[in-house]
Order: sequence, then structure tokens, then C-alpha cells
Amino acid sequence: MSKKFQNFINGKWVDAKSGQTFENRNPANWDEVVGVFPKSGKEDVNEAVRAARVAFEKWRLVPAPKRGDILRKVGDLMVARKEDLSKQMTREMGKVMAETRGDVQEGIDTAYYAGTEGRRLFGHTVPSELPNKFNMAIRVPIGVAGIVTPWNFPMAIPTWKIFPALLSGNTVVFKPATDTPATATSLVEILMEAGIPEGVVNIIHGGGGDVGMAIVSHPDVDLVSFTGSTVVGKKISEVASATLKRVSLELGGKNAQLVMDDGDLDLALDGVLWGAFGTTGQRCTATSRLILHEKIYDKFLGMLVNKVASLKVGDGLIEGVQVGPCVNEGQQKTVQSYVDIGLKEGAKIAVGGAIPKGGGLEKGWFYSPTIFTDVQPSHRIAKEEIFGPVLSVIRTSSLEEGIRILNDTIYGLSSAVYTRNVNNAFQAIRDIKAGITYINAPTIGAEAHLPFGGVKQTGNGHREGGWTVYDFFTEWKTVYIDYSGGLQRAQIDNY
Ligand code: UN1
Repeated sequence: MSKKFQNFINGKWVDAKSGQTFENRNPANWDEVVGVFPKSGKEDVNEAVRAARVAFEKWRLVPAPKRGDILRKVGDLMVARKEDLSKQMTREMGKVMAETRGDVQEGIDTAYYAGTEGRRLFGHTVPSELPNKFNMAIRVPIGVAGIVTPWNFPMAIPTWKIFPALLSGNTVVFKPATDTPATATSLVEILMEAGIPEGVVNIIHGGGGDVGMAIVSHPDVDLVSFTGSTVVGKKISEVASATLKRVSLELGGKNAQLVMDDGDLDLALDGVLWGAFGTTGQRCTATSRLILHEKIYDKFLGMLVNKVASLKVGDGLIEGVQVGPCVNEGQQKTVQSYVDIGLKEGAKIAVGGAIPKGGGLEKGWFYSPTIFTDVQPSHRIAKEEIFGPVLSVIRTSSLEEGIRILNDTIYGLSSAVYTRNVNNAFQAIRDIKAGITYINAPTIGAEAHLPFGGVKQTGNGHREGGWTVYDFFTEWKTVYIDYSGGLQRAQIDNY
């Protein structure tokens, strides 16, 4: 019997009102059911929002340092359970254990950061233009936060959103991806164990259309934080505008690594292998284009193809495996369709390009790490987000042209440049249009205490991570205190 999971509303574990369920299976072995989850709908969301609304009136009054104490405890519990959480995550979404451990660690880092932010949450004090008057701007909680998260970072991304939301005094209705509901449930269990009061965090399982959109359109949800595809992000933005709620969107990427002829080629090789094929390419920060200076093009490509051909694909639970499966059948099909498109457009496969056969991989959604050469910047495989282990290689003759190609996308999340020339590096930092630029490091690997997010159609201008996420989860209140004892008219009595 596979384990049965429930929603969590107002401190109680409950089934979906419809009584319906869905299964979650291991993408490395589809015979294995990880769990059975409630297939919820609008009525379940309504109840969760009601609970979160009531809980908000108490939670907002808990001193921020106290809220932080609970989050520190959350971090401690995650440390104690890191190995179990990582295993559970690998079973439900496939990435290798080293990476799921990293994913949990990102949650731990975020918990400890949020914990200490309870003793900061800085505002501003500003002089008044009038005598005997005190001015300040303080941060206040907003209300009920709708949190809608993807499957590729099943622990890290929910924590990026939920921990700052809670620390700031908001309450939460959380809808995790249907591919990773077990990890999300573990997170909620830990939050409750650490002492989060009833109603402050609620989790509703189910699809984006049924549950996600019910959260986004709900008039009593004050803000929505979403990470996922650009297509869904646009839809969310549209629906949310009916109630003018605040929305943070972290969307697609088409990140490139540019290798100059003065770069350290061995380092650049390690970088692109990790950036392109880590998490089976299923990161919004994944390296999906490799732009090579023509002087090192042939040499570097030779080095790369050799290495990629020897990457070990398999079940992420097995020691030594480097590339896990795609998360599900749909994702594997998408990858295959882009490989077909690439070939049709005239690009050439240097390695991979197929579903691997044999070797115990028969029951998983695997795809061989794939490299396309002869890619033109105008090709669809150079423009569209694939979210799989496919790398498109493009040639350039100069730094300026390389940066132009790198910028030639509707997205702008991450970017990487390999050069030993400090002038090239600084020019790249200035001219690349992306939220994140790495010098001599791959496009993946953001740290929890720095701003994370992108420009152009990667998002809508907000940043997660670090101190910046608190701008999203708090509202500014401006306070004027006149202690003169008389009416003082700004702009009038003093000029
Ligand atoms: C994502 O791909 O959605 O920088 C997030 C990184 C990770 C987070 C990625 N720390 O690759």
C-alpha cells in the first residue's frame, strides 16, 4: 500500500472535499508509487484562505524576533533530517542525491537567514522638514500569501518564499507542484513541529488549473509568489490583476556560458558540464547555450563531447550516477520534440539525442545528455527554454558579438563568462542583460543570501533571496509623529 497524504488546513490534516486523489511516481522507476495525494479544488482553497485570514490577525502581532526563533528551529529540524529529506526528494523527482542534499541545504540556509532577519527587518528614520516632528517608514505584514512552487527545487524554492513570508508576519496558503508533493508535506510537518501556530501555514495539493488559479483569483489572498514557466506566469499576472494583488514571478531562462579564447578551458569545461547537465538541465538557471570563441571552438568542443558521452545516467539514489531522469513523461517528450526541431532546423547532434536503452533505465523517463553544434542564434533550440539535458553550441568571433548573442533572448536570468582578462570580465558584467552574471563559474549555483531573479521575461522585477525578498513580503508604512503641540503644515508653514 502506498502512503496516503492529505491537505493541511487550520492545523488539521484533511482529504480533498471532492474525495479525489492523484498518484506521485518515481521518475527513475515508474512502478514505484511515492504517495497518493488529495486532488483538491476551489472549495479546499476557500477553506484554507479563511483559516489563513483568521490566523493572520494573531500572527502579525507576534514579535518578528519570536517568529525568527521558530524559523531557526525549522532550520535545526531540517539539519537533523537532511538525509531523509534528500532521499525522499530524489525518489519523487529524480535528481541525484548530491543535488537533493544541496536543495535541502539551500532551505536550511534560508531558514537561518530568515531567523536572524527577525532582529533586523530594518526600516528608515528620516529628518522632518518641520521642527518637533519625527518621521519614519516601517515594514508591516501584508496578509495572506499564496505560494505556488515548481518541482525542480522542491525544498529550496518553497523555503525561499514561505520563510520570508512568515518572518514578515504573513500567513500562507501553499500549493506545491503535483510532481513533488511529498517533500512539500515534509516541509509543512517541520514547520508545525517547530511551533508555527494553527492556520498560519496551510497546504493544498492539486493541479495548477484547479488549485493554483483558485489561489491567484481569490479576493482574500493579498499576494502571490510563483516560480514556473513564463506562459503560466503571464496567465497568473492576468488573473491576479482583477484583484490588483501583488505578484512575484520567477520564470524561464535561456542562459548562456560564453568562453573566450583567453579563458581557462579546463575550468570552463567543468563549468558547462555542471551548468548544462546538473539537475538533468531542469533548472531555470541551467546552461542551455554555450557560446565559444572561434579560436578555441574545435578544441573545446572535442574536450566537451568526450566528457558528455561518459556522463553516467541513472537512478539518482545510486552512488556515482551524475544525471537523473526527466521529471515525468511530458518533460521527456518535450526534450525529444526539441531534439527533432533542432535537427529539422539544420543543427547537428554531436552526442546524445535519444532516449537511452538498456542498463536498467527501462522504467524511467531518462534522456541522454545532448549537444547540438552548428546552431544559429535564430534557431528555436537557441531561443526557447527546453528544461532538459540539451546544450546548443554557437560560435563567436569576439567578446562584443558573444555578448550580443548571449543577450539575444526574451529571457535574462543567469549568465557566465570564462576569461582571464579583467577588462573582458568587467565589460561583460556591464553589458550582459541578466539578473545574475558569473565570472569563471557556471550559470547555476546561486547562494541563498543574495538577490535571485532575472530581467526581461524571466520575471516582473522582484527578487527572491537575501535582503531583497523582504521588499516583496512587507508593505511600507510611513509614520509622521508631530510633537510640537500645534498644527504644522508641510510645504506651507516652513516656506
Ligand atoms: C531554479 O532553477 O529554479 O542557482 C533555481 C541555482 C540554484 C537555484 C535554481 N541555487 O541554480
